[in-house]
Amino acid sequence: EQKSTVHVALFPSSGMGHLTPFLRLAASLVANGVQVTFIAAHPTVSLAESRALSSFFASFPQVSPKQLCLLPFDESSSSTDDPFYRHYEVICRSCCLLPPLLSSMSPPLSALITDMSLISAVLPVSRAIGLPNYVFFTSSAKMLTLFTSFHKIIVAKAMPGSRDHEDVIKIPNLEPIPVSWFPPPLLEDEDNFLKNSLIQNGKSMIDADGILINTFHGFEQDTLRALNDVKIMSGLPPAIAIGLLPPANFEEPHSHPLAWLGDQPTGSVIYVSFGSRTAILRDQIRELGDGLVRSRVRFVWMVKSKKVDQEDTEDLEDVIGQDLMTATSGAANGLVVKRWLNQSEVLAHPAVGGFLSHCGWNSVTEAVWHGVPMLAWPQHGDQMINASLVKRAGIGIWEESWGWGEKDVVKGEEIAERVEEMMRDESLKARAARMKEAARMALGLDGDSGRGLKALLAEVRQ
Ligand code: BUP
Repeated sequence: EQKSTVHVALFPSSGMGHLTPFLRLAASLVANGVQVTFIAAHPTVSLAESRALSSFFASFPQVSPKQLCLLPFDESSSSTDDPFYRHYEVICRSCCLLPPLLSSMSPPLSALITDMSLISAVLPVSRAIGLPNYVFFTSSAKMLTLFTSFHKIIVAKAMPGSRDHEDVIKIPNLEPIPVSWFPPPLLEDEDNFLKNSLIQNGKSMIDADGILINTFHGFEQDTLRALNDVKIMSGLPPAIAIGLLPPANFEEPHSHPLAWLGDQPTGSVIYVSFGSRTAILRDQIRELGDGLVRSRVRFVWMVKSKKVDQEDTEDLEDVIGQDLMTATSGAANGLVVKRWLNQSEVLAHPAVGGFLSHCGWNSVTEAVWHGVPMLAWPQHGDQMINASLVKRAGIGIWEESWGWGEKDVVKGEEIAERVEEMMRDESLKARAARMKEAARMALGLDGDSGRGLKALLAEVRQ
């Protein structure tokens, strides 16, 4: 017999890169008649997150907000300096506070959907109360293959006689992944925060009831097939593509650059951003500014010099320098902003014809959703894997020699060349336009992602 109301709780991890897709998932569940409870860690690490939560709850009064009040931060047990990872560590430790929160919900929960980076901390709790627990993987399906295999890769690497020097990592039955695409801390011999978290959560994935991914078959067909083929990835629960989750109208509207964009010719502007948690080094900021001005391509650049937004208090002029301030003042070719803007709204603007991006997965999905070609410049984490997908799909270019963000500074001349190359490439534009159509079709009733979500809801309802 079917339960009349499906009540699902969502539980994201720290940072806008995790919160944003969870909010979009919540909106999509509501649209499918699901009762949603949204569990948010309190306090958040960035202002952007607390603002996004407030505006989401104001737009969706039918979604029940629940706060997981975090345990105090404990310096002695922290193993990282990164503010997002520190916050994430505290969320993991605070998962012991979840049981009363979960069992007090009315009507009782049908399922919990947990962030992939919290699954090892949450599964023992959900199992203890017999609650089905799905994972929402907030990166690409390709990254999921690595995430779930990483603990085995590390064991194999430590075996006597292992081919430690090889320049690719082999995941059985899947295309090898170049070692250079792995963030360096992952392959270090010593333990570190990122590596341990990946090992623990990757191992826990097999005990989840299913894995939701914000992607679609038209973009990652081979990988999605491999993930669901028992001969290739044995033991994994179903990997269900439910994307691309559309950017929604609760997200802070009417960004300041829109007025400026309105005066620019169609497709003439490149939007530049490295995401919500990457601070670019001062020297690189100056070269990037130089490159953008040299390229003579119009630009909107969201500049960020501190990881966490509330610490980003320096004046724009101190960050980008007097020369660039002058170059971008008045009726200039470029606009530099140093505050949060609605990225999806900017990418949707007809004047925007390209995106210089770090390839955080949300940024990639938003560029695809709006049919905007990319110049990929990954900085850390999963971003090289994501950049490889952009390149393979022919919807962007990726200059692999630019390496990870902390490495050598890339010169303005080189940046200008790549920016020009991407902006004039008509074939990138045509493929990005086709991918946009495919993304929208995937969500329809007959689309793979539309069917994936319906099947998931039918399963949760039972
Ligand atoms: Br910055 C910025 N406005 O000004 P990613 C970001 N965003 O709307 P990240 C804005 O934040 P992880 C801004 O559209 C995207 O939805 C952007 O997520 C939005 O990268 C999100 O692209 C950023 O995944 O997170 O922030 O590096 O490391 O988790 O991928």
